[in-house]
Amino acid sequence: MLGLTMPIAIAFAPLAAQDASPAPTPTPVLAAGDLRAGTDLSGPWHYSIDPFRSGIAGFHGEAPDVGQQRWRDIDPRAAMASDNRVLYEFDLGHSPITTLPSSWLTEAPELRHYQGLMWYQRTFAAPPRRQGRTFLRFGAANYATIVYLNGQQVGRHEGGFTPFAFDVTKLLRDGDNQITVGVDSEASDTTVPPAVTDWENYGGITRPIRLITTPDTYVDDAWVRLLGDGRLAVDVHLDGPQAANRPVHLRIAELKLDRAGVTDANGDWRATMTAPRALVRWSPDRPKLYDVGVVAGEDSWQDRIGFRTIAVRGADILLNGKPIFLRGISMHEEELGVDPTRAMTTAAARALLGEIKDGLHGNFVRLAHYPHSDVTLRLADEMGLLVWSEIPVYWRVAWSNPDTLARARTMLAENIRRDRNRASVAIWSVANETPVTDARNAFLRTLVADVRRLDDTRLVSAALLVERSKTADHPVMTLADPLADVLDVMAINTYNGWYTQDRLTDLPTSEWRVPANKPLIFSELGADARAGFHDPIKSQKFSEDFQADYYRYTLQMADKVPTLRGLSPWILKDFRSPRRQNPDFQQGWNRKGLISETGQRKQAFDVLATYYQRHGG
Ligand code: GCB
Repeated sequence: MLGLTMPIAIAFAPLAAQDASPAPTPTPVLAAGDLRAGTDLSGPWHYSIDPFRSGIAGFHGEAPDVGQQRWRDIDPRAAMASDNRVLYEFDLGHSPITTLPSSWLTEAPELRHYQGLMWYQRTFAAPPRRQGRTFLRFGAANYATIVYLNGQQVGRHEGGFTPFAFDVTKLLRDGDNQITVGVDSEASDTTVPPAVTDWENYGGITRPIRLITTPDTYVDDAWVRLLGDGRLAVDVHLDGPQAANRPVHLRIAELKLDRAGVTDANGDWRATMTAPRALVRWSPDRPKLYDVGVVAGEDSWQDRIGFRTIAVRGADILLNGKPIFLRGISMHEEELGVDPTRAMTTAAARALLGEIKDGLHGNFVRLAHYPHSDVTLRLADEMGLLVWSEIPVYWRVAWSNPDTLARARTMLAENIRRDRNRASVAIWSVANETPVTDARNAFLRTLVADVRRLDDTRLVSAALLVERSKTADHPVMTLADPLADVLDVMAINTYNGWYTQDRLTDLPTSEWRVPANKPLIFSELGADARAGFHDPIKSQKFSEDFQADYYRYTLQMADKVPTLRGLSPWILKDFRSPRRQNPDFQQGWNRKGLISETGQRKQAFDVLATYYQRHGG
């Protein structure tokens, strides 16, 4: 793991209580960095594997030999030709070429199952007439990344799904520049997520890499939102030599709003104001977005923002003060096609979200199990889909390891700071299917507290496990998880009838014992079906008929849960998962999609679409 993660050789004492230290702040944040003008470094890059991580350390653990230092600003071929004492055991400039962003898994057959360190390199011309500061921003790289520019280390980052940026102003040179990036995809017991999951670990640089130029003092973070009491609030953070005591303006031209302020000694400005009467609230029915600007000296920060409130009252979820039922579905970040590579273009995201919005009559999507591309979030804003956003605290996490907690907190903070201007995001989720222990409770309570400190305008949830009573003559599921106390929305994944022996016809008799004072979402329910496999008589598992029946009976069961306020069944599209190896039906794919990997709708798609139409869609 690039030497970025620590092996758990020693046993840590369980964290007894929640960690009350402040949530980490990524530096720089470069909020809405995807919209800033810049130079796109996507496109052709050389790549070369390094399974023994020789570019990171020598075989006794010492600094790597010169002959292994992939980032060196040299031409190995020319250097060796001119001096027979020189030895390089790499030559990235003459290595094969791939197109980024993309996972390496699909680049060559021998890389299909490669998990480890990959080096990438390219050269680029420095942006002309550079002034101010230049940042190198990665949309995401999975999982641990080390970056060099012109032979100098720029920085490191851990976490496969959130953006990160480095100030490279001083390292850039006029003319040609060489960038070298090492990305290590290997997961361990202490990474987030850990090694065992149910999805493909797409190693590589999976989102755009851009050079972004700003003035010396610039708007690093800005958060503009509607408060529960109907006022607008703005938080701005400037970074740079003139960040303190600096005049700033918040502008929403369409609403004729221009509010002036001055930053404090830390470069922060916070204000609240009456919302203009003309403000149209964002909703799935009318996903109105505004061009919002923050101007500070020479810098002009821009975003497209919708304004709405989201709250709970008893068991109801209120959007703009009105109860709403979340008609949703879950999805992974994986584009349609026979060989997806997790390169989420706007067209690829639109094809998936369009199936939810128009095909299923949905108003909600669970972006599982990690932060998805900013492309998807922006499209959810534009198309009118509420979003459940989560971090990959999934299954078997090293709850007692402080480094693992630090990783999860950083990811959560990076995710929230990236997306808290997205009207679509309604729920931040901190975990998926994690068994209750003291150490786990302390870990997750820390994350819940972080969410509340970073964004008090949205709901907090987690997909929880339930206990099943063995004695009753009908299925009885009890939610006894103490974490429910600190969540706004409780969420449960249910697979009765698929992973259990229950007859589908018995599902509607199920009893759900859940706290009555909070909304409940079935954050998953599902059954595999191979598209095109029909078995109308016996309705065996993996047939479209079984999956459709499973949905019919599970939805009947859902109708009987009085506090149920939403569904995000598992899952929109069949997705790659190495744990799914039934040769007749799965072939390395989790087949719980309502559409196949190429977009073919299965019978159950219509069952859910019809159900959602009846529920107002
Ligand atoms: C779950 C997990 C999800 C799996 C799914 C399944 O409960 O949250 O990641 O893919 O079940 O298909 O078993």
